[in-house]
Parts: sequence; structure tokens; C-alpha cells
Amino acid sequence: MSSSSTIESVLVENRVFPPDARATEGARIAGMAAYEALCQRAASDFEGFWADQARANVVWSKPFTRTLDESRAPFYKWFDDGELNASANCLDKHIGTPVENKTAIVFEADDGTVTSVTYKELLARVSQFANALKTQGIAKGDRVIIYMPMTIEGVVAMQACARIGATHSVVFGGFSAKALQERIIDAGAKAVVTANFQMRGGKELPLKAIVDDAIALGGCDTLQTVLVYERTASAWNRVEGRDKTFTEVLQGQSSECAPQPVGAEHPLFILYTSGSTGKPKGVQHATGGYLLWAKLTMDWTFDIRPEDVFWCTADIGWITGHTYVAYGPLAAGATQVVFEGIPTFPHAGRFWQMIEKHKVSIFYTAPTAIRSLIKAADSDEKVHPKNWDLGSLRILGSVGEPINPEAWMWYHVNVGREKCPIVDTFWQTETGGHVITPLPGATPLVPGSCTLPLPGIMAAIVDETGKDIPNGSGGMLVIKRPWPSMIRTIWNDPERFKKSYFPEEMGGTIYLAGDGAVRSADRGYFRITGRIDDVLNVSGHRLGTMEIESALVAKTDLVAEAAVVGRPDDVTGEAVCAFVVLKRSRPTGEEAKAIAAELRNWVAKEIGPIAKPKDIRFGDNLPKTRSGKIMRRLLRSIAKGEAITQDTSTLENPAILEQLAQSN
Ligand code: 6R9
Repeated sequence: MSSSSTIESVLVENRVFPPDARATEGARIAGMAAYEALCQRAASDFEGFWADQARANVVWSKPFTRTLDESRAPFYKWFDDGELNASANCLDKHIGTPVENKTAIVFEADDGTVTSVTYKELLARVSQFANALKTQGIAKGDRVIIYMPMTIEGVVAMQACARIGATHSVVFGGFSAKALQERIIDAGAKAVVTANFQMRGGKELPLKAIVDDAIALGGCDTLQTVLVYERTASAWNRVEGRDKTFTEVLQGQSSECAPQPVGAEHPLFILYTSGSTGKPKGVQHATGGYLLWAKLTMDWTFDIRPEDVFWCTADIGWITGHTYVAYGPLAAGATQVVFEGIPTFPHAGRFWQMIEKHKVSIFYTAPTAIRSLIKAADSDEKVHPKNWDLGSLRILGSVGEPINPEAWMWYHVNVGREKCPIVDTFWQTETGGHVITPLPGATPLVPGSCTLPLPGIMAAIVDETGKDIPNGSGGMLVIKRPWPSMIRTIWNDPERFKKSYFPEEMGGTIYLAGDGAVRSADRGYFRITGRIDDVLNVSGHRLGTMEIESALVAKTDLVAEAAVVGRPDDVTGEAVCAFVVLKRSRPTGEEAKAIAAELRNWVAKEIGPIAKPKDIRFGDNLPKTRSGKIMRRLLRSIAKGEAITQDTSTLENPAILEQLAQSN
């Protein structure tokens, strides 16, 4: 089978792929009985189970005596009288072991240039940068924004913050000045670490200039320093007194820096993610539980072995790049590939070429990337994975959104050559790491299903009142007991934390994931059906519909009202569709196209290019109920091109539906 079109479409998925001998042999969790034994242990001695894991997987500078504190639930605390340092757990731990001279990171730049560092070298670089941060007045508890491209330096900056106990907040390099400014202010950041430019797809894109724009928007009162990594030789504008280059601050710094021990609950990082209101949430993670999870899931989900070459394609600006680039692989002592560029440059066979070149054995990417590479391979044989030797691969992973069975099968056949288990890992920024996922040496796989919860994760599907729903019927995904790497709070907003994740109607202590799910009648396997709130998933990136609406109406000279919904898209999973009412009359034809283009660019400027609406439709108004609520379910049908079959009797202005369906 060479193309996606030859793979039959499946309505009801009943293919099962049991783990083969290659995956089971020597696996940490070999076979379902081993998995069930762990689940059993967690169920019968929950705290004892986690205490054992935390002792076995984390190096504590001061051992903990309390495992779980539920006295202020849902503000759970884990291992809270213990002390550790996350960077020491990723680097120092390996010194004096065979890992110290092992390659930690193989970095492939956008243009194909390869550089690498050993664990020992990485420790020296992190320590030097940590000393530089200290010289700049950054201390334990301070917040540092990292706005960096995918580089070794980006990982170094994160690790260096962890080393001195500063809390980092990485902002994805595709976010706009406005989004960056909001995060600098909300986090109360003292420093921004950035690069002059980033290289993507052969293009040099500014980063430092966007930092300048963000600061110029005002309000960044806590900010004192901007540290600039000179990624390229191109000139950039320096603000005297505030901006310093890496070379300047690293000059003369010692490559030794004792790791600062912090309490287990000390905030390791804040990562902003979209929620169901216009304002992104600063998801706060604790050092101890998070680090445990990063290490443990490398062992459990990827069954990582000393000879593996691990490659997670996610950017460090997302949670996947935190747990499975900046922390997990290092805590596991693995060799990993870090890639600066994009999957389609200089050609859409780049991923396959890199797997061959670096002998990658564990490859972890997103369904949207797979789907776009299927499309590319279908139209150009030369970039099909069959052109490369992918024999080094042992395990494949998927993350970020549901993977459709067709894409799963293509990945399995053409990339995994029918030999590699695919771990379809369900998790979220808030969960810190995998929570529902197959185990490569144990779980029989079903395409499109993330299968079963990890041991100790009490996942369930319930109705609005928290009552369990039987297998075979859809409901809301929850996790009934806390787990070590869960979100601790929303930075600066504990009330929103409680409201968003721990609904009163369910008792106030059960974690609500925000996704719909269904368990299969036969195996009890979970299948995620998508978000149940106003969050879209475009190419695996979370976008709040409210965020995009706020951005649109912020164009006050033009836009009166806007409603944003998602519609299914072959490549990106979901696409953003905006319905807009202008302050002037409804445009048509060329004029509508020009205004739509203007609005797209505006959204890119306000949030980032990833949030640009794919469709913009103009109406004289929007479908509303008599009480003035926008009827989004109707807009969703229109966006999909479906006939309206829903009840429209509560609609104030039914004629608008026709207009919106026609306009484009
Ligand atoms: C890790 C990450 C979280 C949302 C989540 C869900 C979707 C992630 C998935 C998946 C189905 C999977 N999601 N993994 N849906 N199957 N394997 O992506 O975090 O950016 O916070 O997004 O992504 O909808 O709620 P984040």
C-alpha cells in the first residue's frame, strides 16, 4: 500500500494490532498482565504507589515524607516537604555514569547543519547560562519569558531557569507582539530571553523585533532585561541598557553552578494555553510531580532504552516540547534530535530523511503533520517515505488531536513498515504528560483510539452530574483522583482554576478535561471525540474561539460583531471559520475578499498566524436567539456546508441563515 487512497475507509474500527515480539521483549511493562498489576497496585495503595514511583524516578535533595495533601482540594499538593532541582534531575544525575559522554542533543538546523552536545557539555552550558541569569539579577521565584526558536539554546534557557529556581514561561515563536505582551504582563516577567531571528523554511523571521513591539505596547513594568541569542548574522536593533547578547552575558561566566534546591510544589513553569474565554490561562506546574511524570512516561509510554534515538517534533513553545524535548528525554538520559525547521522544507520528505540520517528509533509527531505529509506523498512519489531507510524505527507516537484511522494506517504501514507500535497519547497542557495512552510492549492497538489510562490515572466518562456513563455511550472525560503532574493552579487566578476544571456539580474535586470521549463496548478503550468547550484544535494547536472573536472586534474601525466556530478540515483537523458583521454595509465580491484578507492579517498580528481564520463570511447580522445569544450550533452547520436541520424557532432573524450560507 503506497497511498492513502488505497487504504479503505473505516466506519466502525475493529482492527486490532497486538504488540509484536520486538516491542514486548525486554519491555518495562511487558504484556497486559503487567499493566493490570500496576493499575491494581495504584488502586489498592494509591499513595504508596506514587511514593514508590517518586522515590525510584526522582533524585531528591531532601526526601519527602508526605505524598499527597488533599486538605485544600482541588489545590492538591504532591511530595510537598521534599526538595529537588529539575535541572539536576536532567543533567547532574548523569555525571559519573556512562551517560555523561553520551550525546544529549543532536541539533539539525533549518538548512541541514548538524551540531551536537553531550550531557557533560550540556550541563556546562546550562550552568554558564544559569550564572549569567543570576548576574542579571534573576533569582529563585522570578519569572522569565523565553521566546526562542527551536535550538539547543532554547533548551539551555529553560534548563538554566530551572537550575536557579526561576519559573519560565515559554511563548511560542509564532505568537504576535500583542500575545507576547499579555504574557509578559500576566507573568510579571523580569527578563525575556529571545533570539535576533529564527530560521524557518529558508526564511529569516524576526523575533527580537517582536519583543520590542510587545514592550512598546506598554505595561511591561516588571521587565528589566532582554537577552538576545544571535541566531543569524543579521543586524537587529539594540535598546541600550536593556538588551544584552548571549555572548556578552556569558563572557567570563563559570561553567559550574550549584543547582538551587526548591520545594516540590515550587512552580517550575507557567505555560499559557487557550481556554473558553478571551484570556489565555497561565497553566502552572509544580517541580516534583511534573519531573516525575516527564521521567516516568519516557519509561512507560516510550519504553526508552539506552541505545534509542528519540525525536519529538514539537516546538518548545508547546507543552509537548516541554515534557518531551526540554525535560523528559534528558531526565531519561536519552539521545534526542532537536529540529529547527519545518517538515516541508526543502521538501516534504524531510522528516523521513532525518529519521534515516540520525537513525531515529522513537518518532513522536502530530496527526496534522502526518496528514499533510500523506497529501504531499500522494502527489509526489519522490517525497514518499518509501524512498528512505526507516529501519531504525522502533516506536511511533502521535499527539495533539485525534488521529483518524486512515492516517493511523498510513503511518503504521508506510512509516512503521507494520513493525512499530503507534502510541496515540492523549494528554493536555494541564495534565503535564501522557494520561491515556497505549504501552508499546503491552497494549493491543486499535487505530484512532488512545486506548487505556496509565496506571494510577483514574479516568472515566461521566454525565454533567459526574455519574458514570456505560461503555459505548459518549460523555465527558474526567479524572477522578489527582495525579502528580496535574496543573496546580492558573497563575494569578485560582478562582478560574476551580471553575474551569473542577465543576461544583461534580463535587468540586474531579478534574474535567474539556474533551468528549467514548469507551468501546468490548475493550473499554477510550476514543476522544473532541473538545466540549469553545476551544478549537487547529493543527494540534489550541485556539479559543473567544480569543479570535476578541481579536476581530478589536478592529474597531471595521468590525461590529464576530462569531468564530470550527469546521472539520482534512489536513489541520479543524479550521477556523469567522462570521463577521462590519460597521459598514456587507461587502461582496472582490471587496469582500480584500476585507477578509485585511482581517486575516489583523488576527495574525493580534494573536499569531496560527489563528488566522481560513474562512471569513460577512453578514448583515448573526443568528441570535430572542435573548440575544449567538446560536453557534447553527453557525457550525453553515461552516460545514450542511443543511440546517436544527430547530430554529427561537431564532430572532431566520433569514440571516440563508445569507450566511451563501456569502463566502
Ligand atoms: C498535548 C497537547 C490538549 C487537547 C486535548 C484534546 C487534544 C491531545 C490527543 C488529543 C485526541 C489525542 N488532544 N492529544 N485528542 N487524541 N492523542 O496537545 O496539549 O495543546 O493542551 O491540547 O488536544 O482535545 O484536550 P494541548
